Amino acid sequence: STTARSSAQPDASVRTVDALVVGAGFAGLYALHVLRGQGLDVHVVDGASDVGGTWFWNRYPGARCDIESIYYSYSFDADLAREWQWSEKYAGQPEILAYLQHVADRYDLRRDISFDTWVREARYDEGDDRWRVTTQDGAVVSARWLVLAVGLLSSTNLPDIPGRDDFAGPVLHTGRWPHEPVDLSGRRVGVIGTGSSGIQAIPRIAEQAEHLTVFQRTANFSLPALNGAPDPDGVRRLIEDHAAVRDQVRRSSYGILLEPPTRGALEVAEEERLATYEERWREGTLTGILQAYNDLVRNQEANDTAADFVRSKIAEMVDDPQVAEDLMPRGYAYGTKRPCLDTGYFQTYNRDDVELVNLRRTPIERITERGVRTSAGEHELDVLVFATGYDAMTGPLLGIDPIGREGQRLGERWAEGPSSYLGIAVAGFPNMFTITGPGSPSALSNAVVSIEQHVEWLARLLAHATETGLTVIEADCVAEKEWTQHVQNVGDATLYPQTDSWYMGANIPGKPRVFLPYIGGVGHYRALCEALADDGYSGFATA
Ligand code: N01
Repeated sequence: STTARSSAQPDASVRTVDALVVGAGFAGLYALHVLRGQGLDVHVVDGASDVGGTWFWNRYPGARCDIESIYYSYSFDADLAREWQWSEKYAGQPEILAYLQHVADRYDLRRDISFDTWVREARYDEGDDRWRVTTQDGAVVSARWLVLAVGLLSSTNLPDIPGRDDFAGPVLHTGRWPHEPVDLSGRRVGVIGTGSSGIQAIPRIAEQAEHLTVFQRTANFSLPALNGAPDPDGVRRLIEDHAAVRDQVRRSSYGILLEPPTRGALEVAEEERLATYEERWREGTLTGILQAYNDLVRNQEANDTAADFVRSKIAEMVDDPQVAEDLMPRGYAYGTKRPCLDTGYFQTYNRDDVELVNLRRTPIERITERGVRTSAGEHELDVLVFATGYDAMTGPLLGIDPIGREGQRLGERWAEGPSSYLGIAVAGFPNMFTITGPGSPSALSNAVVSIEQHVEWLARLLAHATETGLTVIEADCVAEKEWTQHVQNVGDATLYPQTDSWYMGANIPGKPRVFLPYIGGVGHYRALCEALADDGYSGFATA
């Protein structure tokens, strides 16, 4: 038993630390910096060969953030924010990766990170209240605290399409893009998937490839990014008034600067509404239209006004009426699948060398040695790209599948869907913390803002544990149940649960249908977490 093992002689080959952090992306790097800063012995492991997380893996052409870089970056150090200059409003992947590498060097983080190190097993030892983590190379780390900073969208989804392994040419997934540049010139390329990744990659691939075929199952809403230089006013304010701007961001609904809408879409005349949408369309932001009115994610009729507007824009941008029609999203509310920002996406379909295949009309039958066969015939390809997304939020955690009290696996515990306390702790899995886990604002926010909030809140909790000599911190079952219900209730007041999206786990066959993120708002959630901390961490059982 675990108890027997722990009462044996300490094993010299086992490395003992206070905290083991899994993941060296935005979350893991910051967790290391903060926890080490308060005197804990911290070690980080990551399966990648360098820091960066999402921004290490996503090297596909066109990969960039779609939240303004000046806000999609750390806020904890005003000097860092002043000194690092983003070259674009929405920085590309190489620049974001360079930023995270700079952060790793600037705060001397690398010396406590083991790269190329995947976790094989994480098991809670009830004998000594520590996590025993075995990595792929067989090394064992014993940690009081296990911090899972594994990301939301890091477990790739390669759909099980018949014949998938028969294709003779290179098969690429956007989330595992090769490090060496992929030369697509003179190649016939197929892309399956039109989510954020596909929508970013398709225009860039079209520029390089001899011919591009896009296989679209569900059309997506996308707004023009209008990328360019960072907003000079925003940059100036961040330099001159750093603390105040960051505070505003932290107290906001989504972790971005936004004037919250005060009126509903149906409260204003159509002419005014259209003028507002038109103005917002020219803003080049993810939330411009969705946050024009306060009822767009709650009221279908209101939502239709925004969806109709975006569809009318697609009709204007795409020359062929049938292609335009196929590209118009229908059957789900705008915003309830994550909206996209693009650079020339819809216009790409006006090229002679780009073909759209509407899989609703002609579904894929199988992948063959030579290409993709739909019900209408075979499309011959040299390269096949899967832009098919991720097993979101729970996938990365269940990839580790920690073993908690009484040998229970997280996968068993979450068989009906994830439950958690505040999206950061799970009953039965003491001393384990999920940074931006399911049940926290995470995916419905600027992830960097949510990461900093979770890490700082956890740091305060662990400082409290050090001061008071706690060795066990565990979510209380009742508190967890109430929180999980609250997350669903708040979600149910919106249109999100009606849509088949990764927010609902609907993109993965057999995954329980649960609204994964918490939509109560970043600022509200932060205040609630702070109040619980002030109150001596109610909802946690400690020993
Ligand atoms: O993945 P997705 P993604 N046959 O799940 C299709 C973030 N992100 O990698 O909608 C055919 O959104 C699927 O079709 P359907 C962002 O949060 C951000 O694009 O399921 N098609 C869909 O079209 C984003 O939301 C940025 O019918 C299949 C596509 O593949 C999240 O990551 C950039 C299929 C998957 O879309 C995930 O985005 C990139 C099948 N069997 C990503 N299976 C930024 O801009 C799936 N599809 C910051």
